[in-house]
Amino acid sequence: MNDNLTNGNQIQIEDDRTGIDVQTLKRAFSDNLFYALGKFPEIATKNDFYMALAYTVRDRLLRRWLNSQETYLKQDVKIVCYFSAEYLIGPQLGKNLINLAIVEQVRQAVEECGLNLDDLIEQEEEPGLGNGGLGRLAACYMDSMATLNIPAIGYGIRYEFGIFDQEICEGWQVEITDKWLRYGNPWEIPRTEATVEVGLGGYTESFYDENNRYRVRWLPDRTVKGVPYDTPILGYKTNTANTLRLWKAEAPESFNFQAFNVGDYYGAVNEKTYSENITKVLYPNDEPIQGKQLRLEQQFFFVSCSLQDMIRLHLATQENLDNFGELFAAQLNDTHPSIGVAELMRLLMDVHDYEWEQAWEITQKTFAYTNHTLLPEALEKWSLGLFGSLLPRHLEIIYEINRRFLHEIRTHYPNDVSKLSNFSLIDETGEKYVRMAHLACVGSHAINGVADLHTQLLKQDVLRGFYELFPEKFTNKTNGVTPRRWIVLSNPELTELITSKIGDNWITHLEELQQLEPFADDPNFRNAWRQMKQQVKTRLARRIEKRCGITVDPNYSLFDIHVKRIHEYKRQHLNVLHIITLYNRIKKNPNIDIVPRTFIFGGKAAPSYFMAKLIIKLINSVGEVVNNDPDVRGRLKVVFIPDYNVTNSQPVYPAADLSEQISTAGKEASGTGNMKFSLNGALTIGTLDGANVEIRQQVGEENFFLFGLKAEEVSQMKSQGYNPWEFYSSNEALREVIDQISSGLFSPEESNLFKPLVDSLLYHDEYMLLADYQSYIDCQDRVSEAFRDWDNWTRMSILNTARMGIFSSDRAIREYCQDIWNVQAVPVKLEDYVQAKG
Ligand code: OAK
Repeated sequence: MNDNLTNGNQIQIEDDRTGIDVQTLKRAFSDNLFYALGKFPEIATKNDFYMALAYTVRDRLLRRWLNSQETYLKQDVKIVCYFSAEYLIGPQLGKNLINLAIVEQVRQAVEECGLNLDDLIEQEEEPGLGNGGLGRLAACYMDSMATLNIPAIGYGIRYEFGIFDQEICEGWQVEITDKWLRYGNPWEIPRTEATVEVGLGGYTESFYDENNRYRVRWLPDRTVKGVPYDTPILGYKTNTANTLRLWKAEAPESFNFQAFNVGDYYGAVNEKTYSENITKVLYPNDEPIQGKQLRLEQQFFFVSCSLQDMIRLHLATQENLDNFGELFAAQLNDTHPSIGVAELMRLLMDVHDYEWEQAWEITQKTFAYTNHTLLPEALEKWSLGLFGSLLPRHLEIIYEINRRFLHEIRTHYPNDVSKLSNFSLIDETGEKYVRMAHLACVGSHAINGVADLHTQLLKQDVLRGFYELFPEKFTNKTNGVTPRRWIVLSNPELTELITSKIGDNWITHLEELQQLEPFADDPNFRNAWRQMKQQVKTRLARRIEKRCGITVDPNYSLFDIHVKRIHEYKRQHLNVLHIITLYNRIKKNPNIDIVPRTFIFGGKAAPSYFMAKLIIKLINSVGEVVNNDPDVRGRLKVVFIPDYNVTNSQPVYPAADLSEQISTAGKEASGTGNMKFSLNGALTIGTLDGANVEIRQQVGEENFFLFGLKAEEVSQMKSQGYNPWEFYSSNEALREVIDQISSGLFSPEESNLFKPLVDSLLYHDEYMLLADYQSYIDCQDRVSEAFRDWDNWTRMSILNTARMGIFSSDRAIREYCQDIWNVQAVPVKLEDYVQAKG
């Protein structure tokens, strides 16, 4: 025991597991190396040091974590349960140091041990338990809920293999299994005592109970155990530490032993493998998932585990489940967890004896649904055959929900039978399917989109009928990102510069960035800003050199960055058309005065998405030609950063001069990378899509490079019969670019390589690249001209940061709390551990 600290009226005793002075941290670090890792410094690997430091930091989270849980339990507070099949929480060490406010002490402590903190932070392998936007949003929201002292549990799946690691071989994406658990995960604690059982398959039967009431029971033909693994999510400089509870599937022991006893060893092992497969691997986005039984098993598994867990927690302090919806707000992160509607109904009726009406009231009160996509192919549906064989009781419940719902529809639209098939939870137009979005809509009290435009399009189009029926359920909740990770952790240089002018309150009150506005006209501040930008660009340039072996110029070249999942609607290939256009201008006139640009790409393509993989190959092939052409003289560089994930993205956002947000209008629900860039002072070139619309409103149209068709123009042009060939044949520069790609200029070894891409553009062009080409090129020319005026560019950059405060995830979470969850903040008191022990 050492320092005695006062906390309110309480005396706290700091010990080796809680103390935060340099000497205590050093001692704790050595202790953990010795006792938790079984190493002493002379034989420790870098990973051992990382683990020892992670345990040292985790110790310092624990009191807050336990105090938070105890506070929630004792006070009957309403808890947000975020249901998400994906969480992309990123590396934890750096973030936890910031939130505990112990970065400098820890830096010194490890330095005194002859180590470098940044090296240790880099050692961490992130849990890639998500694909992209939706999973990262869940992580930002967990951070904000903890920071705002909102009681919350994040429920999800502990995939053994997360999103694949990406390597680039000869320009192609190669997928490598993500073995994130191979060296252990110091941040999680398994809670085997809270294990639950989940049934699958089998059949149902009806019976009369002792009160002669008609009942149904489900007799599954197999069961799987769900074991929770908990990770603390600490808020920024607060005592609240919420829980991310991820479920791992295990085989039930009883079954194993039975088979083992009768000598069927391999049968037992098979069964075990089968059960454990449920949480083996994350499904990549953009793959057709219909018919993938394992995916439906995953969804049901984690939702059932989570609802059972909530019921257990509830009944620990409450007599019955009557007020379940008053004490829990369950948010469905897209439709992946929407089977929860039927599962909660089943648990309430079949297990806890509720009648339909009351169960339905509780269910609707509990759930709310967020939609994250407008792409029709991403709307989930499950064939009745598959659904019924895996979840026979849930199918019955869904039929009954549908029967009652369609009855309402008939009353509401007495003379319109077509409404019945439009609204039905069952798609009967061909093979029969359960429509998960419809289930989510009827089973929830609130439905929201994730940007103004997106919500508008949901109301007009994808969920139009539901909007007409219950307009009061619909709200918009524009996404946000956490400034702790996306500014403080990723961009220490910017953090320092902002704080030197306006103090550090902006970290939790991001709207205060507004106070930077007057400095946009201060030449000294502009200089400092420009220097800061140069510094972070240099940092990225070094990484690129190391990672890709490509030298780029951080001083004079405009960093033009396009990072996100690779998808045709996100139009990375439109960017490529621009690169080739510039290349052609140089080839025609090698002495042309051109603004030097470094085009930086990053992102993964779904393994079976052929066109997306071909786009990656195209980027690298064009890079190969452009980067090595002596006429170019280094004025254009093309870089593809491999294995884009949270860790690798952190140095990227700060270094951008220009952020590419160029999706076809009406396709991107919101985007969140767009926010990270602009917050870090990048200017955006973008379409009026997703949250771009609101970003432009905020930063001012003169500080945003707008191009392209609007969403309604896209639909109009399509309905009038869009013909891409007309654009191709009437635009000489465009024709040249397309002809070069198809003639094999960038694929000399295989001239037809990019034919599928070219054909798709010329004869189909679903995402309207050719229609937007000229507008994009003109806009890029305006970007280049603007970049020549460094002083004004810097001014625009400062104004972008200053006006982006509204895109904090704290703002978004406050809106969810007020408008959807009806949840209040609950401050947590830091109790002394010795006292807490009693
Ligand atoms: C993934 C699978 C199914 C449905 C949606 C997604 C998804 O990742 N959507 C993305 O969600 C982000 C967070 O709301 C948005 O910013 C992206 O625009 C959207 O594509």
